[in-house]
Amino acid sequence: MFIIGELINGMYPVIAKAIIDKDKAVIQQYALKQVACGASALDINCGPASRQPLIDMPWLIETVQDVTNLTLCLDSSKISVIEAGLKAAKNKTIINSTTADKDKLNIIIPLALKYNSSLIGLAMSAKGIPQNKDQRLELAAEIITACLESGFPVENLYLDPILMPVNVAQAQLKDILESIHEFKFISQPSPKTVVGLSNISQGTNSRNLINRSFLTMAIAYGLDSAILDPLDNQLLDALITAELIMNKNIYCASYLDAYRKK
Ligand code: THG
Repeated sequence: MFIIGELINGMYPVIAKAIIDKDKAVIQQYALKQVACGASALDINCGPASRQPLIDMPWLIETVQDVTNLTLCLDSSKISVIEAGLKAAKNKTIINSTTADKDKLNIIIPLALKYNSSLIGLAMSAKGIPQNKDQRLELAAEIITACLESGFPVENLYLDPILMPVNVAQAQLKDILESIHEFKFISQPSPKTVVGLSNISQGTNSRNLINRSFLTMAIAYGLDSAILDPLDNQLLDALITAELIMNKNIYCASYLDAYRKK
């Protein structure tokens, strides 16, 4: 599993405050904690409250790059903010994200090619969030077609079925799991798949239990990558065990320790 640490996000009050105060130490501490817990990449999101994302995004990138050479996942719905992040990035990057809208794909795919970046494609469009599996597959196919037409390597595309909170869209979760599986068959080579795991438990009690139950199931459906909280030890243990059961890790008595990145 390619783990993208979710914690450098202005949605968290401590991060929002550090962005306003330009407090590098707090951001770097969150970067290093996530690296130590096994993150393969770090999501970087200025948050909804940022009033100057064109300044905050490059500042976050530079701040994080000073302490780690991990891949950075530039998380913004604004193309200008993504581009400001790409300009500042020395580390490998993932653009997070594009929708399936033609006008957005026409700008973001060339940007990804120019900066040699991977790309997350959301199975949604200006028309809104899909309501069933067929709509998700149709939107995913539109993104893949745009990549193929532009010469963007589909192996560097992560498709996101849009994970919804269980208290909002419970009836969709089975379709979302099946989409994760079926995205793989849209093209050869296959795209990769990703979800924003914590979405599923927003506004619920038992957040961690819901997160790790869904992650375990999504791994059984072939999920490649997740934006998640790497500091959640029980989540990481469930992840490692699910991958063991899927025969991706070799069993030994100390497999949990063995598969924890040190
Ligand atoms: N897909 C893609 N990118 C994404 C998402 C996605 N990026 C953002 C988000 N979804 C994934 N990251 C988070 C980060 C935090 C939370 C949820 C998803 C979260 N935060 C607490 C909350 O809202 O309750 C913040 C409050 C707190 O704990 O302090 O849940 O789906 N491609």
